[in-house]
This record gives sequence, structure tokens and C-alpha cells, in this order.
Amino acid sequence: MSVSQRLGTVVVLFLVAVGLILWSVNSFLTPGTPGGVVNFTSGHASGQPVNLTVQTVGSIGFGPHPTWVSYMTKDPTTGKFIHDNTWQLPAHTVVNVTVYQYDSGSPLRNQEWGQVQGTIGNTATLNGKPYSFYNSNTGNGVGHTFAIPAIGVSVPLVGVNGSLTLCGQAPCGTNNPHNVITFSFRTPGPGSYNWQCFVPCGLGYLYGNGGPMSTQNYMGGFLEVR
Ligand SMILES: [Cu+2]
Repeated sequence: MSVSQRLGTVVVLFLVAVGLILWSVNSFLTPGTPGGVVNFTSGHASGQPVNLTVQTVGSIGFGPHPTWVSYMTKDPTTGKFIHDNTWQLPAHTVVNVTVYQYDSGSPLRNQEWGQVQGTIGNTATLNGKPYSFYNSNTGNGVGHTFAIPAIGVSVPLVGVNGSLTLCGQAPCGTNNPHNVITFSFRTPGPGSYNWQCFVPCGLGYLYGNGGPMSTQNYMGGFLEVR
């Protein structure tokens, strides 16, 4: 190999190394695409509640991260579940939430997350039965939580039996094992508020808090209150 060939190889290897470093720094710093906004304000009559239906899936099955856990939102116009988890909502309005929970669960690291908090009546229903606390050391544990920290909302989403064949391709249909959780909360005044899951459900990431837990539109999104 001539000197210029060797030099060429070194330069190429150097550029590849720089490229890899830039790529990993960039992917570490980029929180991901925020996802689209689902509009619940158009045609909303003042004083009427808003119905928000979501599903939580153990693996989304499509997109750049098909193995990641995710929320999906039911588009109020088309009735289809879509991967857009930022919601435009009217201010000072009751939101009736229905969660179709398709993921398995486990004991919570923090039992506080087993408490239903900040909802109307500090209560929720699990498959039709009211509950205000779920002991995640029993049954199938808790899969995810739904929380809006700014207004103190936190609801444990009880897991399904992990030994069953679970839905691995969103949107999931109700023929798959699931739990139905309902609760209501009141939106605050106009502003942007984040919602998120607090269960470290990012399997395979540091302490479970990376990947879908730290990427917008998987285990979190925003309420754009108007
Ligand atoms: Cu989660």
C-alpha cells in the first residue's frame, strides 16, 4: 500500500468515526417527533364534556420503533386509532377518558403510582368496577400510568395477563386481551401541559426510562388547552 493509499484509508476511517459520533450525539439529544395534534375543540359546544379514547399497546408494530410500547389516540372524526398523542382540548371542560389497556403489568417501583389521583371524585373504573387504588403486587400488576403532573392527575392502568397472547400490532382490536379503564378530569385554563406514563416501561433501556419513555408521542404527549 502506498503512502497516499494509507493516508486515504486513515482519512476515510476518521470521517466514519466522526460521522458515528455525530449520529449518536444527535440521536441522544433529539427527543423524537412530537406527533400530530388531535383536535377535540372543533365543533365543541361550550359546557359539554369531551370524550377522549386511547389505547396502550405493548409493542406498536410499525414506524421507526416497532417494538416500543406506546399510546394511540382514537381520532374523534374518523374513529380510527392513530399514533398522534397530543390533544387540543377546550379549557375548563370535563374530559371523559376511556383507556383500552392491551399491555401486561408488573409490581410498581413506587406504590404511590397505584393511587388514583386528580380525577373527578379521585376515582376510576376498571372493567366497570370503581377503584381508587390498585395494589400492583396483586393480580397482573400495573402496565402504565396516565398522568398529567401539572394538574395532579395520575391513574394506574392495570395490566392484562402476560401469559396470554397479547396484541403486538397497533391499533389493537378488542378481540385481544385488554382492560378498560375510565375516569374523568377537568382541563385547566389555556396552556400547554404535558401528560406522561410514570412506569419505567422502556424495556431494554437504562432503568427502563429511555426509548419510549423519553421520546415524545410514545409514553407521553401534550394537552394543548385552548
Ligand atoms: Cu408506560
